[in-house]
Amino acid sequence: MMFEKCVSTILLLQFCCAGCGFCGKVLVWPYEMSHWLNLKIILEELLQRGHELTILISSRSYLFDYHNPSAFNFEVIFVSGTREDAEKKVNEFLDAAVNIMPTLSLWESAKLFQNFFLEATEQFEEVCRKAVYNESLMEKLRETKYDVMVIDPVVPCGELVAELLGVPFVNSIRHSVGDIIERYCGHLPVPPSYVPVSMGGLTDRMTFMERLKNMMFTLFFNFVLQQYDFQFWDQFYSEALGKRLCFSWYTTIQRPLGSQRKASEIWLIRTYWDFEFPRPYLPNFEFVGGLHCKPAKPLPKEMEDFIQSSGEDGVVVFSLGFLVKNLTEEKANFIASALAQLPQKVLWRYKGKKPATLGANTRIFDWLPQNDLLGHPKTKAFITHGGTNGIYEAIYHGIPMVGIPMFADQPDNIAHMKAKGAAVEVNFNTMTSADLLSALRTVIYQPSYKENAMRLSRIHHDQPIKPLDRAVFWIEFVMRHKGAKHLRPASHDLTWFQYHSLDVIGFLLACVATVIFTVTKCCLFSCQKIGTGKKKKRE
Ligand SMILES: *[C@@H]1O[C@H](CO)[C@@H](O)[C@H](O)[C@H]1NC(C)=O
Ligand SMILES: CC(=O)N[C@H]1CO[C@H](CO)[C@@H](O)[C@@H]1O
Repeated sequence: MMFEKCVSTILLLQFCCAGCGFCGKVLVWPYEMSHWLNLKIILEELLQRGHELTILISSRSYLFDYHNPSAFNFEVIFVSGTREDAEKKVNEFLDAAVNIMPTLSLWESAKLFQNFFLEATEQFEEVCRKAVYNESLMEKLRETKYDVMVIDPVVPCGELVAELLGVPFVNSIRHSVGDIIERYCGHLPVPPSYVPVSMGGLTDRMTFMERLKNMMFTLFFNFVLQQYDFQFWDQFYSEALGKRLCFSWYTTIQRPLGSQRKASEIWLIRTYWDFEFPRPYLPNFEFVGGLHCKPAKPLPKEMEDFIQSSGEDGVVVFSLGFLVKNLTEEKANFIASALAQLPQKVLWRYKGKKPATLGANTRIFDWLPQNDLLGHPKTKAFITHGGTNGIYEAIYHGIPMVGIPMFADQPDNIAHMKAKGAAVEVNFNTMTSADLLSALRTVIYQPSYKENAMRLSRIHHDQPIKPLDRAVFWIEFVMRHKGAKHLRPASHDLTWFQYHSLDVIGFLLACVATVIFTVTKCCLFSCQKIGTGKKKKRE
């Protein structure tokens, strides 16, 4: 039996390799948390199609259990510090995200977010140094002759490794702070008049004041509030490569005329037009949001019975994702008391102490099969912190949302869903029981919310090619063709002043100035001539 299984698996693999024409080698530079959950889906699909995958991770990484056997190969970069340290750091961050950031203004909260990244520079640097300066590791990777690298650019260094190995790469990203990486390394156009800059919490229809705000945010993200220490990384990249590589505005300014720059071949963006506002983009940007979504599977019996007991009223699903642990007791209590007043049954993913005000209609779980619950016909609403993965599951199944955003892309995500009429936002910091209750009643009992969520769901499902297939297609395309050079805009070979046509505008202004000057001079001269001519005649 076992033997037969093995043989059929091998046959299947061969069939697939024949089917896709080609079995490639893929090197992955991932990031943790929700990023990994999304990337993993693509990698598992690649694995199924017979490609060989190697994942580069640091020994401090706490999400990957590289000791256990897995279909992925792990190449571990050994660094100081333990997984527990890393986990502690992330918990501190999550604590700040839940208990501090919501009390701050958008600006201050972004600043705090930035500080965490800047503080992490040292750790990112150690991982990078131990990877690129370990000759035996680099030689091993070089000898394997990878066909493509898949990179999550939220942590620097992936593109440096790709450049050193001479391997084309594909970026997978939701967005960077202020779209810096997409704008400067991908040349994604972001016109501030109608494209809200990431982490500004704005929509595509802006009043004058909002457009002003959008412009200010863009400038701040360019020059003040940056996710990385760009100068540091530019220096690091230059030392490792002997030349500059795209990393930032800073590199953009410093780049000598005519020098080539390596850039991502394809950008896989974790959103789609059900979620995004219509905006300009480039042909090497693929919007593959929701690629992790699947039809719902049957639920565990106990959970199903609980849901069925809700009768006509249905159920509400409540999860703050990775932030489940860190609510204060007071907050948990008034959330519970709001939930207790609903006629619906509530499934709440929560790990803290059981709140005293917990109603009979609410059950607490350590973990929820979120996608299966959102796909259940009795589910009426989803209370979410607004992570992209969760939002996409709700879009996929057409469930209206109550958003309690905290940090990173969450306020933006909820702003998008609000603008599309599929969500109500509740401010985590100032909310009362009554606010949460009224938001829930609105999305459950005002039919427009359900209708809009269903409309987004129909847009999501009505695509010529499924997002996961598109993501895999483009990665395989880059493998087959050693890149996607035909999609690369020539803007990558321009300097910033050529890109903005400042040289041409300057030239035209100079021409106009010369003409105006000449005409004025001529006029003055001829006026004088006529004047003196008349004078002469009179005499
Ligand atoms: C360099 O990489 C090799 C192979 O991955 C590993 O065995 C070795 O420990 C690394 N050396 C250092 C100094 O990290
Ligand atoms: C309620 C709770 O779990 N609080 C924790 C939040 O995070 C900080 C930092 O990791 C912990 O010290 C708290 O115990």
